[in-house]
Amino acid sequence: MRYVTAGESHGPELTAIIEGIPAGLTLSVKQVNADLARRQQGYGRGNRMKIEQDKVIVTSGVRHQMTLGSPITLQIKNHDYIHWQKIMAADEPATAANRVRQVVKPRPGHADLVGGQKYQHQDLRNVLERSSARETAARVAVGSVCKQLLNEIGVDVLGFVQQLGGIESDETQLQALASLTELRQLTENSDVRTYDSAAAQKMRQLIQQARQAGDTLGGVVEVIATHVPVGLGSYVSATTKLDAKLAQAIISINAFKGVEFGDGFALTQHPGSQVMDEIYYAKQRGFYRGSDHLGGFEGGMTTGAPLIIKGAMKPIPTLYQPLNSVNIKTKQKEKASVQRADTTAVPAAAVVAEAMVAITLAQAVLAQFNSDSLIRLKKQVAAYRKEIAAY
Ligand code: EPS
Repeated sequence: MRYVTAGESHGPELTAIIEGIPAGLTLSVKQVNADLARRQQGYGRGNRMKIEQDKVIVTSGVRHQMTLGSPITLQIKNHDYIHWQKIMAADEPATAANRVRQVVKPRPGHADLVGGQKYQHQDLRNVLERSSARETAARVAVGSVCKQLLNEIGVDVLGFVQQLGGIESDETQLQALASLTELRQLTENSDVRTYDSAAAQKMRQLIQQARQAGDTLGGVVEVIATHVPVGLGSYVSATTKLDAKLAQAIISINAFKGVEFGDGFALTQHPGSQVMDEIYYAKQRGFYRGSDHLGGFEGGMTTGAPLIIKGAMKPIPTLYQPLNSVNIKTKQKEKASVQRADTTAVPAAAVVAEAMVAITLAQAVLAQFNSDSLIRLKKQVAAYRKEIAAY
């Protein structure tokens, strides 16, 4: 399965084309729209989210709510486009009038300057329109389709916020929860998408302070995936390791600078005797681990334990109190350009990370099992699970 997205932040729409989803999957557009709405929420979002109400239009690959096995096209309109029609016009030459929103003062930390140098753009709007995190709406739509596929084989994926601006949610509260369903109930009802209500309150206060100061905040998101079959990915080659693919998927999200599996970097601070997940056996269950310090991976393969993946998002580089920069035309020192932006998008990024994990897992499942028809895929996965349990 592969996919591509297209679309500029203030262009007419975002488009995603997915190739390789099996035939016979009942696809709920309502569910895709619900996921798009989840990404739009979050304390600390800016005014753009008041304009957009992301809804998907499916223009290929689905008939009578069922996938056909042919490429699926998803479109999401940009409602803000109405204000940008002249500036973003595809079929009109550049004029003094439609160049009015050109950007010449690159923002430190954004793709502006290098993008301009690389593509020889003299108006950095040509860079920021695509490097904008608006594109992640299309990925969430693709991820929602993938989650619906994964649900058919019992795999559940959930993204949430673990830390925001240095305020950590208390992990012992997370460990005390019995299921992903319980966790989902808490995080879906939190406007900072976290399970610890005391930390959430502090996060909101911090976001308010940052907003007043014209500053921005980053954080850490976490994604958990449960009931993942044993043995997705492989140790045999650098390119077949599934944790490596997930790392790529997480780092591909705008502003992400780090990724961890399980206890991640903290594993390095303990001796080996304390961090490996010991192996047990029960007749009903087959082999299983007593803990999950390694986040569900050994040798680049899934162990059957929940996948635990964390991603670190830097603060958004668009600042209302801009940093030093240089005008690309005059070469004079100036403050970076000020664009409308969010104070933080960490809660939204948790939904994007969830989508990226779902996409990568769906790709692994479809590479390993039949991908023509859902019925055949489910049969193969069930037989494989049985065989693994009997090992
Ligand atoms: C973004 C800047 C803002 C955000 C945008 C990402 O957009 P605008 O420049 O139109 O105010 O709102 O995020 C989205 C539009 C979205 O859907 O998440 C940026 O520069 O990355």
